This record gives sequence, C-alpha cells and structure tokens, in this order.
Amino acid sequence: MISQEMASRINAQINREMYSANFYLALSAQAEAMSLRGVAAWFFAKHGEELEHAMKMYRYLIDQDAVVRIGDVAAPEAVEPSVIEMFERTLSHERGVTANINDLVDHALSEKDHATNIFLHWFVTEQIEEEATVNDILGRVRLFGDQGQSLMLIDNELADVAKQIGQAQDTTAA
Ligand code: OFO
Repeated sequence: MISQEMASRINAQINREMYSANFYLALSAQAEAMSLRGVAAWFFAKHGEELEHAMKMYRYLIDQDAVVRIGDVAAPEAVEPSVIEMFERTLSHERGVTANINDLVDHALSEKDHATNIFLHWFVTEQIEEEATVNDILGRVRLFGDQGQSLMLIDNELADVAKQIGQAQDTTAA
C-alpha cells in the first residue's frame, strides 16, 4: 500500500503518459500527411510505448491497492509540417517528462517509499534512452537537413527503427 499523496502523483503521471501517447499520435498523423511513412511509423511506435508506460503505472497502483483515477487528457498542440520542428518538440517534451519522473522519485524518497522508488527506476533509465535517441535523430536532421534525399534516408531509417520497436512491443506483449 502506498500513500494517497504518492498515488495521486502517479495518477497525474498516468495522465501525462496518456498525453504523451496522443502527442506522438498527432505527430504521426502530421508525418502521414507529409507522406513520410518512416517518420510516421516511428512516432506511431512511440505512441504505443507511451501507452505501455501509462499501463505500467496503472498496474503498479492496482498492485499497491491504490485508487486509479483516469482524468481528461489535454489535446496536443497543432504541429508545423517541419521534421526538424517535430523532433525539437519531441526533445523538449521528453525533457519535461524526465523532470516529472525525477520529481516523482524525489517524492518517493521523501516518503521513504522504497517500493515506489524502485518501481520508478525503470522510468529513469527509459528517459535517458528516450532523450538520447531523439537527440541523435535531431542532431542528424540538423546536420543533413530535412529536405530531399537527406529526408528520404532518415525516413527509411526511421521505418526500420519503428519495425524494431514494434517487434520489441510484440515480444513484451507475448
Ligand atoms: Fe513515457 O516516456 Fe516518453 O514521454
């Protein structure tokens, strides 16, 4: 059993993870509209990952006999049809999520809630990986540009990465 305050903070994070899922779905739709199938598939795969994050927290609250509260999820802002801007927005979004996760860890530590602290470690590690991945994509898009052949190469590469994420998600679900 965890404290009501801790549960309420995790419920707020479930809401933010669901927002993240919609944020990525909106980016995927924007990429589809630009005929960028690989970019769209990558954002769609991220959408699936964010839902998994929300469900991990949902399951944790249930296992801890805490109340799950599903609230309204804010609509993502409109996205400009620019691949650089889409990845810049992604990086700044993920940095915000990292700060949210760190706040949750700080709170778990302040309550000496060891179970929640350990549970959150997975998310701390995940955020390092997510920021690094987006930083890497953004670095290359900035270097080579987001037009013409460079864009085609990045689109193809992201299609492959999305396939791998999809396969990993299938394995986790199995
Ligand atoms: Fe849930 O990790 Fe990204 O936002």
